[in-house]
Order: sequence, then C-alpha cells, then structure tokens
Amino acid sequence: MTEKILVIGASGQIGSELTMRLRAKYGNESVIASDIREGGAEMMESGPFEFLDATDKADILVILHKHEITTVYLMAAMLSATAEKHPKKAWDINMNALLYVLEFAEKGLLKTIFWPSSIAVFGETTPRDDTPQKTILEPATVYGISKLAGERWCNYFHDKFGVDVRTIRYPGIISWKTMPGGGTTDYAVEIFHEALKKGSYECFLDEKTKLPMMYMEDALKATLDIMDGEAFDTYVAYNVAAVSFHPKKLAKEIQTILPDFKITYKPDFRQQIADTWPRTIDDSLARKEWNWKHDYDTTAIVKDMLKNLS
Ligand code: AKB
Repeated sequence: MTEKILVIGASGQIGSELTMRLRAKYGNESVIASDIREGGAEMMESGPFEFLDATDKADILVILHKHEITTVYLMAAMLSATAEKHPKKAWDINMNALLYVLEFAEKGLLKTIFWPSSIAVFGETTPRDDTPQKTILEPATVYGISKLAGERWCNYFHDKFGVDVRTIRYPGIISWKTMPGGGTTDYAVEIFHEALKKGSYECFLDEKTKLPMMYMEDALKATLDIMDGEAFDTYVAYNVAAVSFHPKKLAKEIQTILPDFKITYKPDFRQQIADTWPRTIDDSLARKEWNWKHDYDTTAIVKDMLKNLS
C-alpha cells in the first residue's frame, strides 16, 4: 500500500517544516496538510491542504476516508505557557485528538501514528541533570499532565490493540521559518528576532535557567528516523537530546556575531514552569536503539539562525 500521510497541526512551528520534509520524501500529493488556520505559502501551494479542527472526531474521520490516509502525524497541541491560562481547552486539544486517532488505528483505519511528547512530562521530583529515560514523572503543568497521560494512552493502545504509535519527547525547538507559540522555551527563538530587529531582548526567564533545546533540522531528523522502519515491540516515549544552555550562554553566543547585542531579564510566570523541567537529558536509549544523533551544537544553531533571519 502506498503511504498516504495526514499532518494534523501542519501550520505550527514543527508541523509546517515537517510537512515540507515529508512532501520531499513521499511526494507532494501523498502528504495532506491540515490545520484550523492556513499555513505559509510554501506549504499551502506545494500540496493538498484541509481545514481541520483536531478536536472534531467526525471531521478527522471524513479526511481519513477522503484521502485514504495510512499514517497520521498529530502535531496539534496547546503548549505549556498557554495551557496554564486555558487548562480545560488545553486538555481538550492535547488529549481528545490523540484518543480519536488511537481509536481509528485500533479499528484498522490507520497503520502508524506519530505523536510527540515533551520534556514537560518531567517535574520537580525528577532528577534535573542527565534526566533518565525511566524516572519519576510528576509534571506540575497542564501541558505536562496531558503529555504524560498521552504517553500512557499510547502505551495502552500499543500493548492492548497492537497500535503502531511512535513518540519522542521534544525539548525546546529552535527554528527560523515559523514562530513557536505559547511555549516556555520560546525565548530561544524570540531572542534571535529581537537581536536582529532591535539589538536587545528582554528575557522572560532568569539568566541561569538551563533547559534542553534542539535545532529544527535535528528535530525533523529525529521525527523521520523514528518513523522509518518496522514497528517497535515495546512502546517507548524516547528522550532525545541535543544541546542545553541558559539564556546568558545563548546571549553570549549571539554576541560573538552581534557584539552590541544586549539582554535583560524579567522572569514571569514561565519561570516557575521552567524550574520544574530538566537541565540536561539522557537520551542514550534512542541513540542505541534507533541510532539517534544530533548534528547542531549551540554555536552552529546560533550561526544558522542569524544567517537565515538576516
Ligand atoms: C514548551 O515550551 O511548552 C514546548 C515544549 C518543551 O514542549 N516547547
């Protein structure tokens, strides 16, 4: 059977670039982008697009049938900072869409699902350095709770019904094509835009708040790699790591290219969220089991971001 892919949440930060990468790999007509809002011109013009509300079960089903979809990448989500403001809506978006596609896969309507989790599954009681694959999971945020519940549902459908669902726990993702929205790690994207536009940035996290981050190129590689090949015997929501830095370190890297760049700090409610997340991640299982390897270190990320945004 030829692969027919539906990306739900295709206009978002990761969804938009993932859609283009999948179209390059499987052909434009084989990858259907969908979202509640239009995406950028490149995505809208290069292949099929459907308006789709990820919480509308009936509509998802219509699109699965219409395009004879075999694989879903479920990228629609409300991220950590916004979810704290709209807990019920966040639960609805982050949970229901996942349960719908798992159920469709159980009924044999789908072959494979990619569903991303996040470092937000970890909490205050988790070891914050070299956070292990298997550890205490007591998230303090609505977003983290929904991601942890999602992981357990994926595991349940995998073990009980043989659903092929694959998951990685994304760290903060840094990219230049599409802005992120509503995340705690978003400062690491905003800072580049402001550095070039204004020469300064007021950071909403404290200077020493170290968090795991990854360049979009590496996030796309991890996503495509875990989806390549046969289904796994065991469901694992894999830790994947690339770099870890705090705002002061990122600012210093930017200053090597833009020496006049200035950063100030005004922590807000997102500081409390960041304080419960890991500083560094142990991703040795992903490296061993499916050869995960990142390419971009902090210096390379900064160079590439400033080059592309200039
Ligand atoms: C967020 O900050 O909410 C996200 C994430 C780490 O999942 N970028």
